[in-house]
Amino acid sequence: MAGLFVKSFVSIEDLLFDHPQLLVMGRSNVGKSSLINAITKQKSVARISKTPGKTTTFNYYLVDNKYYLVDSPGYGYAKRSKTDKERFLKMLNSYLKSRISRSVFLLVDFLVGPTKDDLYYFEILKKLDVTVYVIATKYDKISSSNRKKRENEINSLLYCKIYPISVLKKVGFEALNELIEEIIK
Ligand SMILES: Nc1nc2c(ncn2[C@@H]2O[C@H](COP(=O)(O)OP(=O)(O)OP(=O)(O)O)[C@@H](O)[C@H]2O)c(=O)[nH]1
Ligand SMILES: [Mg+2]
Repeated sequence: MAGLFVKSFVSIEDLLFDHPQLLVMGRSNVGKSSLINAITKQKSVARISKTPGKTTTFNYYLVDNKYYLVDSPGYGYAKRSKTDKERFLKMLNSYLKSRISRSVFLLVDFLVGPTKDDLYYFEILKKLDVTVYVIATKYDKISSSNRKKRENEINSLLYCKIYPISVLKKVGFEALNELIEEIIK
């Protein structure tokens, strides 16, 4: 497995059409860039930070020369300006309406559960008629006795299959890689 940063995009003229692709979405700090690094088995192909708001553009990462993972700016980040939020929504809309990507990984913090913003974007994605896969991140942060309960809670709000993962403990990547294979074939 190898991953390669290809480019950022801020307008639809910059979109790439040469490989299947998957958009990675979620609130700031949920672990989008960490997930991309884990899948590409690289430490810092995508920038990770303890400070929310690290990723500010949509970024293409080519994996195995086969497909793109598209990192996106985190939403729900208080310090972002209204213009930034509007720009994000506009880009998201154009990207998904271009029909390049019909599948989205929506990352939700396993411990925090779906936030108001997560529910808001989930509805937007449903309306755009893309297939949403909910990835529950930071699985390591919740005790094993509470996992099932929390998974059911997330499932009752976001009605679709949940893929729990932990980048820290390397949990859930077998299922996730199988899913990706299925999506890109
Ligand atoms: N415990 C734990 N921490 C994680 C995990 N995945 C990511 N983190 C931490 O969460 C923080 C945010 O991770 P990022 O990958 O930068 O999050 P992001 O969603 O890309 O954030 P933005 O770029 O700001 O939108 C970092 O401190 C990571 O180390 C995980 O599986 N377990
Ligand atoms: Mg990021």
